[in-house]
Amino acid sequence: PVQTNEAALNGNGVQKPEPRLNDPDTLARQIVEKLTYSIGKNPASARKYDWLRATTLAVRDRIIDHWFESADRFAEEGGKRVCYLSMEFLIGRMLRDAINNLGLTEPVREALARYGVELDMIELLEPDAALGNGGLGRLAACFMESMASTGVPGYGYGIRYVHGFFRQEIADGAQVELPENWLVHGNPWEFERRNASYEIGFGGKVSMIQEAGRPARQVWRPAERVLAVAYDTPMVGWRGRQVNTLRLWSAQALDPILLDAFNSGDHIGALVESNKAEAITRVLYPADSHQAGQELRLRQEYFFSSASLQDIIRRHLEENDNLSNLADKVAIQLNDTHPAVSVAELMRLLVDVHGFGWDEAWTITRATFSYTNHTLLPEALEHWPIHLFERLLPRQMQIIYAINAGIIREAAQEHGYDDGQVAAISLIDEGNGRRVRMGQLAFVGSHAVNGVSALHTDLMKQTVFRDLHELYPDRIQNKTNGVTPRRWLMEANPGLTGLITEAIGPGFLDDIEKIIEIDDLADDAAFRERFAAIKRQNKERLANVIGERMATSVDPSAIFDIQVKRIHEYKRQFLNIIEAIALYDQIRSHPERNWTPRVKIFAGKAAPSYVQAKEIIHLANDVGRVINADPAVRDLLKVVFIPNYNVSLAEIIMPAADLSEQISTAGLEASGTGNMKFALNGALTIGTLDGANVEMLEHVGEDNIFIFGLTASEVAQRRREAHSGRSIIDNEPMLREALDAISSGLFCPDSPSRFHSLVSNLYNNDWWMICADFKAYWDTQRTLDDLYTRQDEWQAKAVHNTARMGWFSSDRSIREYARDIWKAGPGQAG
Ligand code: 73E
Repeated sequence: PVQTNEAALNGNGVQKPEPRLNDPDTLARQIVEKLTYSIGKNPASARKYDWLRATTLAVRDRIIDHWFESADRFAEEGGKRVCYLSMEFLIGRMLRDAINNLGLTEPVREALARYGVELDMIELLEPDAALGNGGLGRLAACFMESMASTGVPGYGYGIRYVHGFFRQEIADGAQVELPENWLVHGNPWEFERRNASYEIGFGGKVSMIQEAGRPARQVWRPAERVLAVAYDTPMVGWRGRQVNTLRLWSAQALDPILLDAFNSGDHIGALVESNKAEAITRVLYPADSHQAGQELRLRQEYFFSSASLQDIIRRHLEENDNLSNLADKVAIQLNDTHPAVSVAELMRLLVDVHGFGWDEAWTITRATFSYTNHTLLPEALEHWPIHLFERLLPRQMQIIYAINAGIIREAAQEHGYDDGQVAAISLIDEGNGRRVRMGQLAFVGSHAVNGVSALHTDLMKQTVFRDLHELYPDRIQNKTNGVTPRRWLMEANPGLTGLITEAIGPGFLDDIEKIIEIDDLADDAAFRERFAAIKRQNKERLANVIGERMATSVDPSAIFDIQVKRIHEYKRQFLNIIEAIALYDQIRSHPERNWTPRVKIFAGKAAPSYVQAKEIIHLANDVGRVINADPAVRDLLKVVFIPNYNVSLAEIIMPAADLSEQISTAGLEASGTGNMKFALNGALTIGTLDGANVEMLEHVGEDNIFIFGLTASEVAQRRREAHSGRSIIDNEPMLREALDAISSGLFCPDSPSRFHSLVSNLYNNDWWMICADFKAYWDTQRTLDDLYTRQDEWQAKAVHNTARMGWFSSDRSIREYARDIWKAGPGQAG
C-alpha cells in the first residue's frame, strides 16, 4: 500500500503531489520520466521530436500547479473577471514562452544538454499556432500574456480552428497557398473539457408563447443544433505568478452518428450532419481588411459568441444568485466586430432564457460589453445582409430591430434627430440591399468603445462613428496598442537582453519602462559597440536563414531594410519596391558614387482572393531575381522575399533589422504593432505619420525616427480633389523610369504585361498616394544611407529607440484597459 503522509493530504483527504523542483537534476529526471512512461522511448532511442514532447510535458506539469493556484485565488477573491472575445489568437510557439516566464530557460537547457539535446533545436520542432491573420490576432495573444503578467484575471475566448492561417510557398515568383495542419501530431498544450459544452442553434422559427401566470415571451426553435466543446490552454504570465486560460471552441455534431439513419443503412447521410457541424471550426478565414461575407463566417461568429456567453453565464450562476450583478463580476471585451452578435445574443439569453425585462437586460448588456475597433477601411467593416442574418439567426434579428427602435426613439425624442440623422446612426443600412451594421451594433451595446492609437481614435470620431459619437460623446476613448516585451525582447533577443541586464540590472524585466535607464549609454562608445555587435550577430542569424531557405547570400554589413506584414495596397510594399528599382537604376547609372550597401527584405501573406496584393508579391520576387543576379550592382543592393511569414519567423527578423519600414498611406493603418517590435529591438523607423508611428515619434524624439510624406488630412484632401499620379510621374524622372522598367517587362520577360494594371493604376488614380509620396520617401532613404556611414550616430539613435520604447509594452495597454474600461484587476474595487 502507498504510504500517505498527513501533511500531504488536503481537505478532501486526497494526496497532493510534491511541489516540483526547478533544478537541472530534477528537470532531467522528470523529462526522462515523461520520455519513458508517456512516450514509450528511452533516451538512447528517442528522436528530437520525442525530446520536445517530453520536455513540454515536464514543463506543463509545473504550469498546471500554477494554473490551479490562480483559479483558486480568483474564486476566493471573488473579483471581476475579464473575458476577451476574439475570432483570432496568433499565439505562435508556446514552449519557449512558457519556459522563459517560469524562469526555467537555463535549468531546462542544462537538463537536456546532459543527454546531448539542444533546447534551441527542439524548440524549432513545435508547430507555430497560427490562429490569426496578423496584427489583430497577435495583439490578442500579447494581451493574454500581459493579462497573466499584470495580474488581471483574464479569459480568452475564441475558435479552435483545425487549420490555421495557410502556409505560403513561392513558385516562380507567385504566392501558392497550402493548408496548415498544426494539430496533426496532437497538441500537448490543450485540455479538452467535455463537461464544458453547449448547444448552439441556427435557423428555425421564433414563436410567441403564453403560459398561465407568466408574461408572454418569444421562444426560438432552431432548425439545426451543433455542440461547442471547450479546449483550454494555459497562458503563463511573467515569473509564473499567474496562469490564465484561453478557451477555444470546437464544433461537433450533437449526435455524431444519427442512429436512425445509420440503422437504416444510410451511412453517408448519417455522416453528412457531422461534417456540416464540424465545418464551422475547420478553417480560419485568411482575409484581413476584407469582409468575407459568407454564411460560414457568420456561423463561426455566432458559434463562438454564443458558446462563450453561455459559459460566462453558467460560471456566474455557479457563484451568484442571479444575473443582475453580471456587469460587476465580468467585463467582456469585443475584439473588433467579429463577436458583435454577442450583444444580441446576451439580450436573448437574459430576456428569453433568464426572464429579465428588456430595460434591465439592456442596462446589464451595455455595462458588460466594451468594443475595440481596429480598422476604418470601408471594405473591412462588417455588415450582413438582412435576409442571411434573419434566416440563420431569426431571434437575434428581432432583437437587433428592437435595440435599433430604442436608440432611434431616444435620438428623435431627446435629441430631436431628423430622418437623415436617424439613418446615419441606424443599425440597419437601408442603402445597398439592407444590411446589419455590426460596428454600430457593437457601439450601442457597449459602455466603452476604443481605437488602437491616438490618431486612429481621432479618425474614428470623425469618420465611421461620427454620428454615434455626437449622440454619445463620452463613449469613445483611446487605448494605444502594445507588444509583450517577454516574447519580443527577452526571448527573441537574448543577446540584447543580456547586455541591458549587465548595464542597468534586471529591474527592467519586471517593469519594462525602466529600460529608459540605458538612454544615456547612447553616448558611451563602448556600450554602442556592444549594442552594434549584438545587432550584427542577429543579422548573421537572419542571413543564415535567408541562405538556407532561399539560396541567396546577403551581406550582414549592409543595411538590413525590412518590411514584414500582411501584403496590402495601403501598406505600400509597392512604394518600397519602386524605390528599390529606382535605386537599382541609379547604382547602374552612377557606379562611381559611394552607395551604401542595402538588403531590402520583404515577407508577408496576401489574402488568396486579393489580386493586387498577389501581384505585389510577384513583383517583389521578380525584381529580386533580376537585381540579385546583376553583376553591375556588385552586391550594393539585394531584394529578398522570405516565404511564409509567421510569428516564429518574426522572432528572428525583428532583432535583425537596422531599418523598419512603416510606410502606410497616412490615416489607414490603425496602429501597427510590428513598428513597436522593430524599434524595441533597436531598428530605426522610416515611416509616415500614421497609426502608432505618431506616438513613437513623441516617445523616441524627432531625431531618432525618419518621418516623411503626406499627413492623414492631406491624404483626405487629395482624395477629395481626385488626385492622380500622371503629372507627378511626368515630372519625376526617377519614378517614371522605375515604372517604365516595370512596364517594359524587364523583370518578367516571360510575361511582359504581368504588371501593367499595377502601373496604370498609378497613372490614373494613385489612390494610395504612392506617386505623391515617392520623392519624400526617396530623399529620406538617401539621408539614411548617409547616416549609416556614420555608425556612431546611427548606433546612438538605435540605443535611444530601444531605451524609449518601454511605453509600447502591452502591459501598459492592459493596465489602461483594466483601469479605464474593465474596472478589474489589481487595485480595482471589483
Ligand atoms: O493597424 C493594425 C493594428 O495594429 C490593423 O490593421 C489590424 O489590427 C492591428 C491591431 O490593432 C487589423 N486587423 C483587422 N483589422 N484591423 C482584421 C480585419 C478583419 C479580419 C481580420 C483582421
